[in-house]
Amino acid sequence: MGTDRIKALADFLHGAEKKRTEVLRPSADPAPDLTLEEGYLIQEEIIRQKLAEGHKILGPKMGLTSDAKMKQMNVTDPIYGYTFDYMVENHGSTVMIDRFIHPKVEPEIGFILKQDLQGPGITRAQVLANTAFVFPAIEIIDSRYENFNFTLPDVVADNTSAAGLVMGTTIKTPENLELDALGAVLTINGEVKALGTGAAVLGHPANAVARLANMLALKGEKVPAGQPILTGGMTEAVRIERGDFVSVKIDGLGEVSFIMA
Ligand code: OOG
Ligand code: MG
Repeated sequence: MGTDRIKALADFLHGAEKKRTEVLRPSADPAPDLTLEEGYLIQEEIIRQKLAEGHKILGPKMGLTSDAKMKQMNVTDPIYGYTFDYMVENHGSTVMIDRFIHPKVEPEIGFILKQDLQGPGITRAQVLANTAFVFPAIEIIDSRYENFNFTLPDVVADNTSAAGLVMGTTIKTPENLELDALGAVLTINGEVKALGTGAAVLGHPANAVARLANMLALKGEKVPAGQPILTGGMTEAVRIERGDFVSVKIDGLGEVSFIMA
């Protein structure tokens, strides 16, 4: 696929995000042979466009790191994308649903690194030794594709459905936490919708950060210090509607919540 087609698909997907309209995945039409590599090239072009519009990258995110997510979306490999400044919502805030097409929420554990992490060969222990803080988060995902129906290259091209992010206000250093043993509960209007553990995320959420460093190393890039990193949904994602009160509680990390209005 030439750069013209990469650019055209990036324009198409970025346009769908801005217009809040769902579109057919490129692998259905017009790019049935779309490869993972091309998916990342389209994602990179969308990121360039957002930066050119004045938006700032908040941090990298890993996606499809748990069995629950892989099964739900019918894909098999972790992927990465980027969250942006305009996606951030505060804990306890009211989020307008008009910003989204068909939002879903998922509980995640976030990391902030002390120093840049350069792969390849990064291990969980190296990540933990280099972690400044961990925090609880709710990611609001909003695939631009009809019914969240996509292949791995499609979802990579769509910047891994990134759309919103609510970060908890309790930050902890990882030393005294067994991040794999922590349980997470996602409730909507007080009703439990999904349960997960830290171990659901590639065995341990720090493995997701290591994986990110090792994937970025293939492009000669590193995971930057100081940026919030999302490690991927600990449970399947759950659809939300206007008026929902969404809460995630993670053992040892506290609660993060918002109202969708
Ligand atoms: C892709 C987004 C994946 C996660 O945490 O697994 C993701 C999707 O499910 O639409 O953010
Ligand atoms: Mg996610």
